Amino acid sequence: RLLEMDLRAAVQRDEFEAYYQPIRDVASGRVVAFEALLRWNHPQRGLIAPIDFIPLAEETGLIVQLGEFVLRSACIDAATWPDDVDLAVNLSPVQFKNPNLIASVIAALAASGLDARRLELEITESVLLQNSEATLTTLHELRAMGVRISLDDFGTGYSSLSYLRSFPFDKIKIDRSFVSELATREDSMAIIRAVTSLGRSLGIVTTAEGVENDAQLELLRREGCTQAQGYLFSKPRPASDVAVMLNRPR
Ligand code: G
Ligand code: G
Ligand code: MN
Ligand code: NA
Repeated sequence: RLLEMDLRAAVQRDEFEAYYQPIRDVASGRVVAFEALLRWNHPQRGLIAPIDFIPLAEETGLIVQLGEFVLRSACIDAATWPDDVDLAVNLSPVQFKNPNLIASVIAALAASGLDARRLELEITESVLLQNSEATLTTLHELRAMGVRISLDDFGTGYSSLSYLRSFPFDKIKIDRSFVSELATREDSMAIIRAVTSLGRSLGIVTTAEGVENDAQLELLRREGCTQAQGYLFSKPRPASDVAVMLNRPR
């Protein structure tokens, strides 16, 4: 079992690393962004996935330090990529409660020289659920800097539609549970169709997550979904593999 003590020591010892998963434009096939996904290189247990330590990091508040680390290192990595390739970083609701969030985004951009317009921050509905006045102010401040805001895991929480009205999101990321059942369940197909159409009407980019095969990609193309991400293109890989992922035809 992982303990707060282990996590705290790991932060001190620098055992964390950002991995990257490509996001492709569906129409052109071009890689338009990478999503940074945190990994823990544990000296005994090997690579640990976020699901096994993010909840503890959130409970203990260590997610603030981890989040700053991801932002800082991912911006430094992204500054070396071609100018037309963006960076997406996940933000925990706990980071939103921290008054230093804006300052840490500014610091990460300044230290890396990354243009704010190349940074997308992914938040889930739970961010909007809590402390909404202060949260909206923060989101608008980030937007004013040029940073884009994505609504992650769309469709899995509640009252998603009211959140779309509370803040003008730049992107909706359709949860992979809808994509995985695309070919086998008509209701999933209908939901994807509705969300991509909603995105078009509102001028919001739609990204389908968890795309694993050509049949799914073809259906997404037919529905006019803007972007796709998933194992079909690549699993998340270390920064040193970004060039390879960029040069693959798909
Ligand atoms: O590959 P995957 O197992 O990498 O990621 C699982 C989940 O963990 C993602 O859906 C994402 O929400 C979360 N996650 C991954 N990296 C980060 C991160 O840097 N910060 C936060 N807050 N969550 C992350
Ligand atoms: O931020 P978010 O919750 O969306 O993180 C994406 C998660 O989804 C990561 O854990 C990542 O490893 C995982 N993932 C990415 N692509 C695929 C895929 O094609 N299939 C499945 N099952 N999981 C994926
Ligand atoms: Mn995400
Ligand atoms: Na997601």
